[in-house]
Amino acid sequence: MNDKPTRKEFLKRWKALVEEHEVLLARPNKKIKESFNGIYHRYKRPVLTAAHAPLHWRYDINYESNPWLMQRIGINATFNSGALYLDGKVVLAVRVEGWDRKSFFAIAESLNGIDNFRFRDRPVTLPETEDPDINVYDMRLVAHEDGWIYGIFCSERKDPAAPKGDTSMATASGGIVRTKDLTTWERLPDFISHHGQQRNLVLHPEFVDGKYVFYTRPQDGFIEVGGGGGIGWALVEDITHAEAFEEKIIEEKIYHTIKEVKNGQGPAPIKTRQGWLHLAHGVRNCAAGLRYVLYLFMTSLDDPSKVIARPGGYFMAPEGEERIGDVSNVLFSNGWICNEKEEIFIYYASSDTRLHVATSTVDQLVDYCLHTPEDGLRSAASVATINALIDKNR
Ligand code: M1P
Repeated sequence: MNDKPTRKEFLKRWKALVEEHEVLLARPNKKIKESFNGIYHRYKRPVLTAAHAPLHWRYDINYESNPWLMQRIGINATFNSGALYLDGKVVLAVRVEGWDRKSFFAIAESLNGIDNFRFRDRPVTLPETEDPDINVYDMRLVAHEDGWIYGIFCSERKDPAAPKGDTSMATASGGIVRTKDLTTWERLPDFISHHGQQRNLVLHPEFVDGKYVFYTRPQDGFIEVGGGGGIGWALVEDITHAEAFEEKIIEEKIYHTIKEVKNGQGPAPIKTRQGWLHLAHGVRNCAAGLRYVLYLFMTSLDDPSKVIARPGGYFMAPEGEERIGDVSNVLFSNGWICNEKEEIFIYYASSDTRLHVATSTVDQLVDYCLHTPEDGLRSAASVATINALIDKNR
């Protein structure tokens, strides 16, 4: 039988844990220069992993009550994060998932946006509605021109229509909170859609015709979008009672493309001189299951519901270790920022497990959108596009 550790051993182990954790948090990140595709840079290390979660969220650091220094609470993953550039800092609203499968949000900050992300002392205390959320995830942070910072997220609850004994049927709806300081949050009523469940709900940062605009993703069921789907556009009069009477699909899912099964708006779009730059995810099915990739498109400044550029194919797909995790073969992003130098930092998660950064610039991403050929939707069209490039290069 193992003897109970002594107080001295307890303290020694705690000291080692603190030191190791600090080494992890302070570890510098570096661009991967070798595989640069001219569009964006990937980085050597994830910016956040489960191991980055503060030790005092996980350990009872009291020798009397925890002599073995056991982890009392476990963190399983840190991924899909909202992002904001605030007072010269990158602020992330991270989806943190515990060993108990519940997700919650926690704010992490970094000065350079590529390493040294540190979680604030406590996770976000998110107010509930009268119908409490069972699980919350994928917050989009939006600094709206009305002066509030909004957090738009998915609120998951057990489906009240589930037959007895069915413990997995769920519903997804759009949760809305707002804040001025990212510390105190006001919960607003959930988004009301007349077109089914909602995940990937995103707020546009500006008013359009004096109204709030939401990018929606109407879906028939919890996982399947069914007959609905696509990225929708909905005008809302009053955000304190957000109700969408109409959802116009502006960016459809299409047969035999990277967005054949479903798609969804990522973060709120970035305004550029040439149009609004959008980051989205597309999902297709294959024998290995669903494959999630990221893609870009642009909409018009005059009418942001009108798509003006649709570069074909994916912009980023899982590579190397990104392919493997709790839900493998997934890249997902709900956060990016643009700083005063027009550098863009894309926060993307791999396989629902860890969070990474990729960097680019407004000029590069606009060039990518405006000059990447559209998907011709047939093999012969793809060959014709390659031949056109070969001819141009001769
Ligand atoms: O597991 C992959 C992703 O699945 C969902 O996204 P979507 O609704 O587009 O299918 C979300 O649960 C997301 O968090 C997750 O990363």
